[in-house]
Parts: sequence; C-alpha cells; structure tokens
Amino acid sequence: MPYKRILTVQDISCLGQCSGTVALPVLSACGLETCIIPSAVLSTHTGGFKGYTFRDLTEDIPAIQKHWQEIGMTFDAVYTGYLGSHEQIDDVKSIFSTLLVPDGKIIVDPVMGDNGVLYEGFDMEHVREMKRLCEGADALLPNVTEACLLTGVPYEERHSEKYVEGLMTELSGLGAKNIVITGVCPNNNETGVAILSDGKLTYYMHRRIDRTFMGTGDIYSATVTGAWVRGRDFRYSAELAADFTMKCIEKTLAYPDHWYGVKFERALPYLIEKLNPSIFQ
Ligand code: PXL
Repeated sequence: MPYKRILTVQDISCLGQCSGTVALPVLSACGLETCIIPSAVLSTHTGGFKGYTFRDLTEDIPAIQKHWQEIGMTFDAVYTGYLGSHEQIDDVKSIFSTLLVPDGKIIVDPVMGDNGVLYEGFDMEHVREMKRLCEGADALLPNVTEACLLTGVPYEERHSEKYVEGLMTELSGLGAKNIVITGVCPNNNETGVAILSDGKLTYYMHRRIDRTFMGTGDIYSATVTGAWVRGRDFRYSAELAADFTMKCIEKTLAYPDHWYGVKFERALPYLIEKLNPSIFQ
C-alpha cells in the first residue's frame, strides 16, 4: 500500500530547532512523506534572538497551491503551525478545500504565543483570523496561552481541572472533535496535556522541570499529527507525543546553556521504533 503524504504549512526558522526544521524530521520519522509550504523564512525564531530576518511568503502560497492543483497533487493530511501573516488564512483554507483527499485530516496548531503573551509581531487581528482557521480543523493543538487567546478566557499560570474544562468547552465550540491543550500546569511538580477525544477529557502528566524549552510545542504537535495520520488512535498519539517531547527535553538537560531549542535529534529513533516497529526486525 502506498504510504501517506502530509503537507505542513509553517515557517522555516533557519536556526532555532523549531517549526519547519523540527516538523520535517519528526513527520519523516513517523513514516510519512512530508511536504512543506513555508509561511515565512526567518534567520532565527523570534523567541530571544535580536535582529532576525523575516521573509514573508504570503504571496507564494497561492502560487504553490495552484501549481500542485494543476499537477493533480493531493494530501492525506494538512497540518498548520506558525503563519507569517493573517493574510495567509484564506489561502490556507483554500488549500484545505482543494488539496486534501476526501476524508483527509486537518490539524491546526494555532501558534501565536506562550506564557500568557503573543509572540513578537502578532496582534489581535492575527488571533481573530487564526480562530477562523481553527473552525475548519479536525484536530486542534493549542497551548494554554493560545487556548485563552482563542476563547477570551483570562490566562492563569496554574490550571485547575475546572479551568481546563472551561477552556476545553469553549474550544470545542470551534468544531474540532479532537483537541489537546499543552502546557497544562496544575501545580509546581507536574506539567502535561489535556486531551479531548471521543467526547472524553483526560489528562496525561509528567514531572515538571523548572526550565523553559523552546520549540517543544512544535515537536509535540508534529508528533501527535504524525502518529494520528499513521492511523493511531488520537488519545494514544497525544500521549506518545508527550512521552517523546519529554525524551527530547531529557536529551537537552545535559546542555544547560542550550537555550534556543531542544536536542530532539537523538530521540528520533524512539519515535521511529514506536511507529515503524518492523523496520528493526
Ligand atoms: O515555536 C514556535 C515558533 C515558531 N516559529 C517562529 C517562532 C516561534 C516561537 O517563538 O518565533 C518564527
């Protein structure tokens, strides 16, 4: 059987172990043919570097889509992350409606901010437009900050079950049947994800490490997406992604000065083995 082809739409931060440069290897390790439409090309990500370059590729998106439509290219799934501008939303929605196979999956990670604040360069117009993109998704993968921005719920640093349930109820109003909220932090010792699937809300927690790890949201989303598109159950995919992200973090702990990303590369064999068990036999 031919294996599945996925398209991801997100930026390429040339340096920084995040977004496109993480999604491509992770999705490939999951065993998917992976294509990308870069939403922007930056010299680095925007989270801590100064003076980065930013090439907005908004104009290129419809041209790439048109070319692929002409050659009859289709995808089993489209997964979106950081978008270079809110003007891209309609073009990405048009990709959903023209390049997906029937029953193809739409996965939206509404990358917009973290720790209660928007990433540099984004405003509330971007949030409103991103909300429109979320309305077409089968799976939604926000962190707590993004869940708050999308729903208008005030951001809090510690998250009770009642708070998470409230966010989840509001998010499910956007239409997706499968939702993960990442970075759920009920207390000082635990952090994890809240998963809504089959109408049931469950939690999957790990020990909390008191250090910021950039790019882990992108690693997490690419992994859930990869496992789900490979045919694994959504909840299993969401839990596997949490385990894999934790392994990437563990690989980084030996490098206390490595601040801009996580050393995910040497954790990839774990993912390959989990999703492609027969290849090592
Ligand atoms: O990891 C999310 C992300 C993606 N892309 C760019 C970013 C960030 C977070 O800062 O700056 C360009």
